[in-house]
Parts: sequence; structure tokens; C-alpha cells
Amino acid sequence: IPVSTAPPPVDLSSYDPVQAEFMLETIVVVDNDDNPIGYDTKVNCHLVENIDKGLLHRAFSVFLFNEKNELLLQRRASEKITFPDLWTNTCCSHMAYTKEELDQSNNRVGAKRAAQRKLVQELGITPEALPLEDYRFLTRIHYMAPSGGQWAEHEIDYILIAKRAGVVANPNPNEISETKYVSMDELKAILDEDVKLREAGQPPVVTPWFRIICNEFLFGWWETMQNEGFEALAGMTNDI
Ligand code: DMA
Ligand code: MN
Repeated sequence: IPVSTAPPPVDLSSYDPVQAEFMLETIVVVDNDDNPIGYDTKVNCHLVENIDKGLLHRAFSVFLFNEKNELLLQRRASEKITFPDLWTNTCCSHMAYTKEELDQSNNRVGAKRAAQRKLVQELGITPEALPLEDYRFLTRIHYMAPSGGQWAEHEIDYILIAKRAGVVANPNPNEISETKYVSMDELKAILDEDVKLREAGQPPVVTPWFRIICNEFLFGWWETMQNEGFEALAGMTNDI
């Protein structure tokens, strides 16, 4: 993944050095229609001051299910610069500004390649353990969410679902503090708790994008998967 040699625009020395280094990776800048218009560093793309001027980038979110139709969740490590310590879907990150990860052919293979790259780095799940063919692209969401202080997300997020038995996660502690597989009811209880806490003015327990995807799409897809099988998801995309 290409990295910038320019000095970061803000002082990252108070953060975890590994995560600070990742902030120099170059990611894909898009217009509101998701056309790539260039690239910028991860740090620039996540600064409120740039997002306020409209800076938007491309990302992906993976939802991995097991043979019991349980979803693998992760809790973001305290070392993460944005949204630390929150529970979220299996894996999220950004496509790199490379030919391979910009490739939109084969039902968004570039997003799937980016997913394979980050599944190894975050969860120790190799491309052999979860091949490209296992991923289904469902839709894209465009959202903005503050992370506190100078940081925020503003992304077009490609949602990928995969299902496979016996995938063993070996989380990287610099990225992830905990993982767990949850049933639909267990996830609904987590989301209810998140609503209660936020209504009481307390910090959230889940990431904003995960909350949006759950509220708008996930449970419908999940029920279809349970009732009609994984392949039925292909008919549920509102995007191509
Ligand atoms: C960014 O995830 C992508 C979404 C959909 C929020 P992230 O902050 O986990 O990215 P990274 O793993 O690259 O730090
Ligand atoms: Mn982002």
C-alpha cells in the first residue's frame, strides 16, 4: 500500500506509533457519486477540518458469518486513533489507491482484495481461509460521523458479506482487543444497550457505521440468509 513521505499535518506523536504510521497510507478520494478523483493520506481524510470542506473517501465493511449464521464482531483496540474501544462488524478499512484495489470488475473485486489484505492484518485470516469467491458485495452507504476531537469519518462504504464454516480469528492486539460471534438476538441486545447509553448521555458501545448498517440493512439480509440460504443475498443488492 503506497504511503506518503510528506510530514503529517497534525502531531501524531501522542498516538500509538504503529497506528500513527498507518495514517500516512494513501487512500481513495471520491466525489459524491463515488468516482475516484485522486488520493490523499488517511490522516488528511479523517480530519474534521478537511471533511467540513467536503473531503470524501472510499472504504469497506466486512460482515463474516459462520455455519450457525452467527456474525463475527470485533472490539477496536484502545490504540486505534478513531473510534477506539467500540464494538463493530468483522473488519473495516480503506481501499488503497492501487490498480488492484480500484478495480470495480467482478462485483467490486477491488473492495474484496482490500478486505483480504486487512483480514490478514487485523484478524490473522488469510486469503486462503476466506477466498475472494466467498465475498458478496451488497451495497454502498455514504455517511459522516464524528469521532471526537479533530477526527471523523466521511466515507462511501462498500458492504461485503461472507459466510464460511471454521474460520479461526487470531486478532492483532494493536487493532482488536476482543472478538466474538453473536446471534441476531445477541446483537439486538448490544444495540439496545447502545441506544440506552447514548440517550442517557453516556459514550456509545458500537461504531456509528455499524449502527447505521444494522438499522438500515443488516437484519433483513441476515433473515434472508437464515431462511433462504447465503446465495439468496445476491438478489438483495440495490446496487451493482
Ligand atoms: C475504516 O475503518 C472503515 C470504515 C468503514 C469505518 P478503520 O478505522 O478500522 O480503518 P483502519 O483499519 O484502516 O484503521
Ligand atoms: Mn475512513
